Amino acid sequence: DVPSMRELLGDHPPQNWGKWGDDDEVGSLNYLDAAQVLRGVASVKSGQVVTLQCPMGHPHGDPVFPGREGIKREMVWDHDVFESGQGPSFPGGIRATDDKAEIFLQGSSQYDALGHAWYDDTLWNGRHADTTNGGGMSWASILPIAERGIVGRGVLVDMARHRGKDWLDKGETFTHTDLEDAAAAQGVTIEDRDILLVRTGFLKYFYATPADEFYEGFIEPGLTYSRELVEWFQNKEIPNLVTDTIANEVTADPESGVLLPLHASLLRNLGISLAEIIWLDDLADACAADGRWDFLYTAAPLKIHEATGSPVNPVVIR
Ligand code: UVW
Repeated sequence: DVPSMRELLGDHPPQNWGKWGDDDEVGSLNYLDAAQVLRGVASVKSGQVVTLQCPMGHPHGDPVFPGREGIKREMVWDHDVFESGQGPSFPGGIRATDDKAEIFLQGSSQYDALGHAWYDDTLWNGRHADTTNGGGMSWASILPIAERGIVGRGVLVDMARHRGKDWLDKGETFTHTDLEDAAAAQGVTIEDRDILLVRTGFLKYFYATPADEFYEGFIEPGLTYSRELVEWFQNKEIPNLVTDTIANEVTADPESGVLLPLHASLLRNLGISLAEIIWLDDLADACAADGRWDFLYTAAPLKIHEATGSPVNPVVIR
C-alpha cells in the first residue's frame, strides 16, 4: 500500500511558510537579492551566452508529462492567405505572417508556480487549495514569479557525465550527497543560495528514442526523497532547482511508491521554484570544454495572469 504524502513526509516536515510574510507568493526566490545577482555576474568570465529552452513543436514531438500534449501551432496568415484575398489589406501593401497556438503551460521548458502542486488541501504558505478554483489561480500563480524574474549564480552538476553515461537510466536515483560528490569531481562547490542545475541526459534520451519506448513504464531518473535531502535544500537556501527531466525528481519514490514527494517537499513546503524540461546539454558541453561549471543564470517566465506555470527560455552567461 502506498502511504499518503503526509505519512511519508511526517506531520512536521521542513517548511518555510511565513518566512517572508503571509502574503508571499515567490518563496525561496526571495534569497536572490542584489548581492546574489552580483555574485552571479562575478562568475561571468568569457561572455559566452547559452540558451536552455527545448524548441516547442519539435518534429520528434515535445517531452511532456503523460496526459499533456506539446504545442499545437497553427498559421493564420501566410502568403497564400493574402494571395487568395482572405488576408487583411493594409495600406501600402505590407503583409505579415501570423500564428496562434494551443499550449499546455507545463508542456515544454517551464517554471512551475508555487501553487502548482499540493497535498492535504493546502498549498504554498498555508493557503487553501480552493484558491485554484474558478478558472485561475488566485494565489501563488506564476505571475509574481514572472514579475520579479530569476537571476543569480547558477551551478551545473552533470550527473550523467559523472556516472560516465549519455543519460541516466529510467528510475535511476541520486541524492544531495551524490550532487556534492559530482560537483567536487567537476571542481566546483554548490554554494548557499546557488541556483542548482542538474543534468541527467534524459532529454537527450527523449530525442534519441521513439516516444512509445520513452514513455513505456514512465519513470524518470532524478533526486530521491529523504528528509535529509529536503533539509539540505532548506539549509543551503537553494532558491531554484532546474533539471533536464519532465518532473525534476525520480517520478515515484522507490521505497514508498509515493508520486512526486519532492514537489510536495520543495515546492509546496519550502517554496523552491522548479524549472523543468530544461535543455542542459549545450551548457554542459560548454562547461566541460573549459572546466567552469558556474555562471550567471537568468530566466523570465511569461507574465500570465492566474496561470499555474509558464514556458521559459533561460539564458546563461558564462
Ligand atoms: C506534474 O504536475 C504532474 O508535474 P510537473 O510539475 O512536472 O509539471
